[in-house]
Amino acid sequence: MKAFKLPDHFLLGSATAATQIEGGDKNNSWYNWCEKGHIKDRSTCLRANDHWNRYKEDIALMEKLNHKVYRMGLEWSRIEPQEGRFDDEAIAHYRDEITLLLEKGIKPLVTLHHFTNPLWLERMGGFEDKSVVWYFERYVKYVVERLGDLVSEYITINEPNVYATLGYYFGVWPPGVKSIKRLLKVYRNMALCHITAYKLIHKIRKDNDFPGKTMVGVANHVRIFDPYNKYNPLDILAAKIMDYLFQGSLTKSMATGFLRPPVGLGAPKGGGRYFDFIGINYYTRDSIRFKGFRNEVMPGTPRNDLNWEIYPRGLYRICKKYYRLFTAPIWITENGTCDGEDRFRSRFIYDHLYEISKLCKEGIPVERYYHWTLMDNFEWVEGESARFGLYHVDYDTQVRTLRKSGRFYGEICKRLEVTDDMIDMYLKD
Ligand code: IFM
Repeated sequence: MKAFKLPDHFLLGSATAATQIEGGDKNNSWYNWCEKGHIKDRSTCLRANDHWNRYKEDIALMEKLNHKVYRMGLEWSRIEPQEGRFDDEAIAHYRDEITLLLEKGIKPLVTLHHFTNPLWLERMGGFEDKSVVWYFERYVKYVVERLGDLVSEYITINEPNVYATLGYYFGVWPPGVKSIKRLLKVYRNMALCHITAYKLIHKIRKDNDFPGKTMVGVANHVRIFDPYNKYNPLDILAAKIMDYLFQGSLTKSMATGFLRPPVGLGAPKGGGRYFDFIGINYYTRDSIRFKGFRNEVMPGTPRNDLNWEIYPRGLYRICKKYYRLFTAPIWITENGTCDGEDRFRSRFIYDHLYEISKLCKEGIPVERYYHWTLMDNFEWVEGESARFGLYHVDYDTQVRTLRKSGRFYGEICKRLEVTDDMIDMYLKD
């Protein structure tokens, strides 16, 4: 392990999502999913981290780790609890939270949609029905008119491919559908929602002369798909097809407005450049076999608690590839690992940031890193048992305790480097 530095202008912080931390909301699609007994450890997002009431305490946790940036989500079902009825108190709450972040010198990046829908929208068909484009536009308008003076940076949709495939192809997330036809409708509508929101956010911020540079993008969940056997042409082909279907076609459709099959055809909302940064959520690599079109984990590779391969070089490869495709600043909008015992998180952070330092040296403009995640939280169907946090959370008492890896990360946020002393202190047994 070698010491390394990140560029002076590099910004580090962490990322969270509203439903995973706030607690207390019974009006969203995931609450229902929990109630139906789909969560492995029977926990529910109704509890989560009680962040809705404890946001001041949690912002202090970020401050302690020297965060310069923070990616946070808004809960649509709180802001628009019934169709067309907006809750001014909910948006005022988010304004208070954002104001406090700014006072502490932490710049917010706001996610408008992160996997959950208000129940009224879900009942109307959610992202499967094309009316969602109109509903999403109205919600985004309400939010940006009220927060746009404080917030200049937005993620329209988090990981649209994950939302769509788990909910509409594998059927393990709400609404529990297994249909390619319905999956493709969701892909298309998500692309149209993003493009509509992209234009609208720019327009509202410009018309109102709101301060700061408007930056809008998608948090793309990008995986490495490698052939299981790199000498087998069929495995190579299968890996390429998987890559295109899971991420390639959708990402390009959303970024350019030109829908690629199977997402769609043509440019129903007009062609353009619908991103100001390339948002990348990176976690792992899949090894693909043509036989059965299966994704597997390469034998003998390091894994996290969820059996995801730990493959830091993948981040380097993805950034190179996406920069070549889109040529824009890169923000790592999520990267982190599930490690309940905190055995390998520090090394994970080191290895991934090391890859970023190499990219920066090569002139690839990776500008930000948002660690997933600040504190253990409700990890969707894995529930409370999967722990990704820089802080450990005791859910019964809601006590947050800094992990050693969190301390390490906090030092990196402050110093923008990993020194030999830090390697000795945090990375050696
Ligand atoms: O917890 C999720 C997050 O909501 C989206 N990206 C992946 C994370 C870890 O699974």
